[in-house]
Amino acid sequence: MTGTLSRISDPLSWLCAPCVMGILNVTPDSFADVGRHAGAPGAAARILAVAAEGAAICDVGAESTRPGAQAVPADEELRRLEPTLAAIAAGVDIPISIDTRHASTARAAIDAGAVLVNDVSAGADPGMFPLVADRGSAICLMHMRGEPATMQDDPRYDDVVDEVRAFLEARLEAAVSAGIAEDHVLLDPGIGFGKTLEHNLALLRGIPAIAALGRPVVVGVSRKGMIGAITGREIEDRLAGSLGAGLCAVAGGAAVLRVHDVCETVDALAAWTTINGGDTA
Ligand code: HH2
Repeated sequence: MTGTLSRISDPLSWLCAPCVMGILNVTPDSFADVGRHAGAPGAAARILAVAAEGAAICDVGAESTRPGAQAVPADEELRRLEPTLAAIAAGVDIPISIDTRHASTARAAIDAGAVLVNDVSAGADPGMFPLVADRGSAICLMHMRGEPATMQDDPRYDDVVDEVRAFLEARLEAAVSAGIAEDHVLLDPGIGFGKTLEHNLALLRGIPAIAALGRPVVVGVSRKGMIGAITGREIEDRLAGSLGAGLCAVAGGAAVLRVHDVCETVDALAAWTTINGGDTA
């Protein structure tokens, strides 16, 4: 059903650059332990903690999209989310983003109060753009090469920055053509989604080219494989590497860091922002 529920007045009112998007994964199999809470009490406590630690928004997802992960059907994704969405609908102290590729899941989350759809498929579900346009929510369009199950099988690009930038520009145009306000769109180069280490490094160096599209850029490097490749550390020991890479992304113009470690990233950004004399936006 469209047009019957109230529209969100300002879905990006939480955005101040640079800021933190804290991760809550309501999954049994996300790659990092931090932020993973399959049960409803843990999920609700995680939302409280993400807010208390100073994140600008909490990103809630119920499908792992780590390399090799199998797709989770929409009904299973919603079953995992339902208790958490009920807690969100009852009232939380932080704006909520829903990390989903399914328009039906996004609709349920928006009904519960989510203001942003974080879509790692950049609107592949034909119902996604009409939903976001109709409800006046915001959307993050991310670049992914292929599907999580196979995306790391020998990914190749002639010029990764140029190809990712062109893809995001085309998806931004498609979103706007579908009726989504341009100033409701965020863009994300999709670190680790069908990319080698060299591709990820080129994209982090190339953030100015993505930012030149005129929309805030979201970057997720937190504890990912590229941090392991650079530091030689296991997932549980990648905080320092993640902070270093995150600050490089912000130096290149990223507006939002999607992270597991909220408190530490908020502090790192406070140092960054203060040294740079205030907001770097
Ligand atoms: N990375 C992950 C999931 N969603 N969304 C955006 N916009 N950007 C990202 O880089 C991104 C994302 C993967 O991280 P995580 O949610 O921690 O792991 P998993 O997919 O295993 O649940």
